[in-house]
Formats: sequence, C-alpha cells, structure tokens
Amino acid sequence: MEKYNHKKIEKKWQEKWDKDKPHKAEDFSKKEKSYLLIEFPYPSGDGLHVGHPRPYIGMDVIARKRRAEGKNVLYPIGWDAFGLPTENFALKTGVHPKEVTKKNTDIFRKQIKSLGISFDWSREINTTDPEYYKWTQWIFLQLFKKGLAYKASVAVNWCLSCKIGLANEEVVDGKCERCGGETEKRQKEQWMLAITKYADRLDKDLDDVDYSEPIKIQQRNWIGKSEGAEIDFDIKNSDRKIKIFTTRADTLFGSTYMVLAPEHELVQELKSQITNFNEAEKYINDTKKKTEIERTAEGKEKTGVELKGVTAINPANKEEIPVFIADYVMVEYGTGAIMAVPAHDQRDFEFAKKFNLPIVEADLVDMDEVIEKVKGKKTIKYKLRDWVFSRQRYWGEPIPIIHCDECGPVAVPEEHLPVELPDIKDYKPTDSGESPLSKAKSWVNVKCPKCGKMGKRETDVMPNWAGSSWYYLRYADPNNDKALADAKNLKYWTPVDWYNGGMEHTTLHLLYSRFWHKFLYDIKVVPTPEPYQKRTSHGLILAEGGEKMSKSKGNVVNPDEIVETFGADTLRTYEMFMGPFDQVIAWSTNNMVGVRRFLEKIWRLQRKIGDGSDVILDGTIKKVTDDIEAMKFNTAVSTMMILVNELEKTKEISKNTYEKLLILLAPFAPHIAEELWDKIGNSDSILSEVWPKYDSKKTITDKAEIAVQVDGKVRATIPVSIDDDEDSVKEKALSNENVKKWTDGKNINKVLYVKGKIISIVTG
Ligand code: ANZ
Ligand code: ZN
Repeated sequence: MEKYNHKKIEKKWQEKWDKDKPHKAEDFSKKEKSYLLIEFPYPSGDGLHVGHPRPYIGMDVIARKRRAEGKNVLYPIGWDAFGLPTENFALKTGVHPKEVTKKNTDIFRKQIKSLGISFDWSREINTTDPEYYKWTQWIFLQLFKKGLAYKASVAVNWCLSCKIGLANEEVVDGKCERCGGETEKRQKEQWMLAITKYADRLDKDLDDVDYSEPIKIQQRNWIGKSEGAEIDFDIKNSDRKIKIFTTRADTLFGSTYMVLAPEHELVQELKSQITNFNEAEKYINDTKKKTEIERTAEGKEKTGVELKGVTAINPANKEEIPVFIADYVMVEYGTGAIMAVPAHDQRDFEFAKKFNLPIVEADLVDMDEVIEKVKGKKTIKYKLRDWVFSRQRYWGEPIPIIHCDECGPVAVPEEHLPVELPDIKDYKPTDSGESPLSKAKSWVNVKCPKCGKMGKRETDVMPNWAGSSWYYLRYADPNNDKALADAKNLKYWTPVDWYNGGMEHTTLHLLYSRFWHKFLYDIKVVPTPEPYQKRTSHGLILAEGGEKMSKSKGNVVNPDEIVETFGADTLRTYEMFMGPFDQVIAWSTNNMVGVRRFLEKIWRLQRKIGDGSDVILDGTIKKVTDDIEAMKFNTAVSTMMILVNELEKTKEISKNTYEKLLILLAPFAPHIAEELWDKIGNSDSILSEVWPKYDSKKTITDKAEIAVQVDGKVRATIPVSIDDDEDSVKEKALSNENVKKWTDGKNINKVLYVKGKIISIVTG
C-alpha cells in the first residue's frame, strides 16, 4: 500500500476541481437553492493566518454536505479591499494601493485555494473594481435622491497629528489608531446616512430572522430603543424652556436639579444670564477632549459646573431647582438634557453627593397621568446615531456628487457612473484636513450637471463599510452591467440562507447592511425585507499560549507551513475538531498531529476491505448529519473517530461501510476522501455521491449508564449495553470496586436487575 502523501493528493484534486468546476452554483436550477455566506476578507499584506479559514472551512463543510443532499449551493467569495491598512502600507512604501491590493488578493486567493474550500470562484468580486463600486455609488445616489444621504456639521474625532477625521472605531482608548496620537472632537461637514430613520424596523424585524441570541441582543443594544417621555421645564425669568427626555416620568417629584450636556445650545443662548460663564466655558472645552466612553464610564468621578443665574422650575411641584452642565449627559441622546433624580438614579446620586444636592425620596406617581398633567409627550428614543459616511482619505469609493454654487450638491448622472478614483501620485492626507483628492485639480473641476456652470466634485470618499453593505447581492449576478444584479437572480438567490461571521461585526457591518437592504427593498430593488435569514458567529483562534496571534508577538501560525507539512485536510479537520465552533480556542500543534493520525488510520483501513459484514451506521450518520447543521463540527469529527477506532479493531470491513465513512468524511477532508474513493474503484467523483440516509429507529443509543444500589443507596454506576445478558450485568456490578466496599464481608441476599435501569443489591 502506498503511503498517505497529502502533497500529491491535494495538488491533484485541486487542479481537477479548478478545471471541472464542480462547485459552481447554477442560476435558476430546479434544485432547492441554498445560499451560504462568509464575510469576505480584507486582503491584508500579512497574508492569511490560521484564524481566517476557520469560518470558511466551517461553512465549506455545510456547503459540501448540502450539495451531497441535492441542493443548489451558492458559496461565493470576494475581496473587501478598500481601507486604511492598504493605504497606510502604500504611503509607507510608495507602491500604489491598487498594486498593493492586486498583490495581496493574489496571495490570499492562492492560499485559500490551497485549502480546498469549495467556493464558486466564477463569482469572485472585488469592492475596489470600478465595475463593482459603480453600484456602491449608485446606491448612494438613490439614498441621496430620497434625502437619506445629507451633509451636516457633526462632531468628529480629529487626530491632532495626522490632521484627519477618524471614525469612532478608529479611535482606540481616545488615541488615534494610525499614529497613537491625541484626538479631540471637532465640528466638521460630513456626509451622513439617515440610518436612524430605519431604527424601528431594524429593531422590530429581528423578530423575523434566525440569528443566535447573543447577536440579536448586541444588535438591539446598539439600536438602543427606549420608551419614555419628553417634558418641558420652565426657566425662571426667561421664556425659554429645558426639554428633557426621561424613561421614568413617575419619579418627577424626586427631581431636585437638572443637567444639560455641555454642548447643549441652550448654554450659549443663556450666556447673558449665566454669571459664571467663564467657568462654564472652560468646562465645555475640557469636555471636548473626552470620548463618550470616558464620559459615561460607570463609577467615574462625577464633574460639572452649576450655571449660576439659571433656575428651572419642576413642573410637578413648582419647586425651583438649579441647572448644571455635566459631561455625563450626552448632547446627541434624547434631548441632551435631563431631570436628575438622585434618589432613583445612580449617576444622579453620585453627582448629588459630590455637589451636596438634596436627595429626595418622593412618592412614585402614575406615568400616564403625570405626563398628561405636566403636558409632556410620550416618545421613543434610540441610541443609534446617523452614520458618518465620509472620509478624508484616498483609498475609497468617490462620493458621486458635484458641488455647484448655484445648485448646491448635485448627483452625478447615473450614466456617468462609476466616478473612478483618479490615479494621483500624492495621496497623502493634507494638512488642512481636506481629502487628498482635492489635489487632483483636473478631476475636481467639472461642470455642474444641472446648470452647466463650473462646479467641484466631492473629494471625500466612502468609509470601508460601504462596499460590504451590499456585496452579497452582487454574488447573485456578479457581471451585470445594467443593474447591481438582475431582479430574477435576486429573486432566485436571496435572502442569504446562512451568514456566518465574526462577533466583532455584529454591530456595525450587520446593521449597516441590514439598513441598505431595507432601503433597497423600499425602492423595490431587492425582493425581501431582510438580507440574511440566519446569522451565526465563530470564535477566534488564539496562539498556542492563549494570547492573540499577532505579527509583533511573533506567534502567528502560518497555514502555508501547516498545509506543506501536514496537509490541507489535516488543517481543515483539526480546525473543525479543536473545540466548539463559536468559542475562542488556542491553537495546539500537538492536537493537530492527533488529527493527522486519524486521517492516516482511514488511509490504512483501505487494506481491510473484504467480506466483513456492514456495520450499522445509522447512529453515526445521524450524529454527523445533525452536528454539521448545528455547527457542532467538533463532535461530528469525534463521532467519526469513534467509528474509525472500532473499524480498526475488526479484521475485515465491507466496502459499503468504508464508502459511507468516506462520504461522511468528505466535507471535512475532501482531498483524501476523493483519493480513497477513486482508489477503491469508483470512476465517478465522490462529489456526485448522495449524502447517506439513516433509519431513525436504529439510532437510539444502545449504551447506557445504570446505577448500582447497595441496600437502597446508590454506590456506583456501570456501563451496560442493551444486549448484555442479565448474568453478565450482575457480575459487572458485583465486581465494581465502589460496590465491593459496601458488600465486602457481607452476605449477598438478593441481586435485582431492572433492564437498562438499575441494579439493586441486598445484603444481610
Ligand atoms: C429620570 C430618571 C430617573 C431616569 C431614574 C432614569 C432613572 P435609557 O434607558 O438609556 O434610554 N438620560 C436621558 N437623556 C440622557 C442623555 N442625553 N445623557 C445621559 N443620560 C440621559 O435611559 C434614559 C434615562 O437616561 C433617562 O431617564 C434620563 O434619566 C437619562 F430613576 O430620567 B432618567
Ligand atoms: Zn449648478
């Protein structure tokens, strides 16, 4: 028998799959469709590490199994290739981001192919391809035409040394992610997308999708729906009012002071009335340096300044109460002002303690009634904010807008899309904070499409969340140049049946794409209100010591080396076996070697094919089938390991039994399964084999643990099998060490066996 040579086998089958394309999805096939999706990777310069493929392999196992079950599976891949790391790398090395991207995707593609993942490569997409981002721009224009894309002056995180605006997610612990420098909030004109208009549906429609519970909770928390009331408080000697938002109108009688967010516009409007305005202004400036996380952190020492000269009136009891500014109140949430109730609210309590304010335990009143009495208004507020959609960068999709002095912002006519990113030499961020594209004068200066006068192109680009907000639609029809995808293709393929991705993308990416999808549904581009029917997540793979893998720590496991030394099938099967799929787990080369041995055992079993009788596999088939669909890949593999160990003990095995084993193994280790299938005399590929069926009557487990009682007390449990005869079970019980401790030196009067349940020993 030849030795198991993974290198030869894996190369051979990968070449064959490349040529025959057995994983190609067929548009409009009569078979039942199954659209499986993984988050397309960002092709970074570091190449793939072993954490990347875990989700790809997991979904690949499901894809391969479902194909064997007769489904028309769409399992595509592409590249989410715009973004900061590529731009930074390009800035450092002088190589154009386009070339960097091409090089990196080539490496990623080669690496992924070496793992034998059954992607439909004919549908590969790239978000930086003008033929792709033409449609990203098209979607933006539709949002613009419906008033959902608008320009506004908003507070952005400004890096003082890079001199650019950063997205919240690019600020780590208040420092710039690029350079580690100080950041502060600055007002800047930005393009915004009105995701808050969809907040209610984004929350409610979670009821209709099959997302795992932690994912639903994270989405709901991010949207932050809150039911409460707005109530106006009069200001003494002024006709202005302070409008507050509260979820606890019933505590109104306990409100002993008020707080405005430092940025609240009333502070400026009341300037002439505030006798300590200098002090207040200093506090307002200090607040600018703090991030929201710092401001709202629990247990943080409370700070604030009383607005002297301003007195508010509690509308419930007409009492006069002081007004403060304090950074624990956020300007963007609710109305940016609160009634403070220190007896019932922890933050207010801490603040009241520090500033010696009265803490009044007032009777709670009926909310409906009180809101009416003080002429308040019931409302619903959301934590969700509109999406800051512009970046002052180079490597992103140009925003397809032309600014005209006469007409304002004007949409680029659709027939002029894509607005291609111009090839400029100097794409460094500018000192002024303007986008690098502003330096491409001949690109910037164009005629206004409306009036024909000279205008200027928008020079901000889109954030790297844009291209990934709709990519799953493009896979349905990746080469369409008339629409983002043909309506018929979308009707056939969408929604995505199953989307697996990282927990870190549960809030932003998932929410952004659900928002775009709902918008496209409203303008009748897509046929369903939700993009993804089901969403699961996978756990990260840590380095051997339990730390995060990182280049700087030098603990990154490179899949190329594993594939070279142990083979793709070993890597694949190990990554499925290493632990529960949704949990974080540390890499262990030792355990991987164990998996390699498992495959070698299967390889050697081919020698045993002979006249052996068929092993009853119903239980094994059921377990592997169910476990795959439940993403319990680890127990699916261990079930096969148990079977293989049993087969090893027998002298001969039937060809039928061996073939069934290979079909079950194929989704995990497709190369060795194909090779062995071929070796034992099958001319067709194992890929055309049907997934084995089982008889559920035969899958009831025939092993059980039963209790052994001695004089009425359980002293031990012993394993028995359904077909063990009574005498052998009794013997097993009596010879058990724990049982013997209680029977030694005593007379055994009686031994009773209730089949499959209990043994009862009576001494005397
Ligand atoms: C009085 C009160 C009494 C409150 C009490 C709570 C408990 P959620 O559930 O997160 O929506 N609040 C309102 N606007 C705020 C802002 N811009 N910044 C900081 N806090 C703000 O919380 C709503 C509650 O958070 C509101 O109800 C308000 O305090 C506070 F025993 O009003 B409450
Ligand atoms: Zn014009």
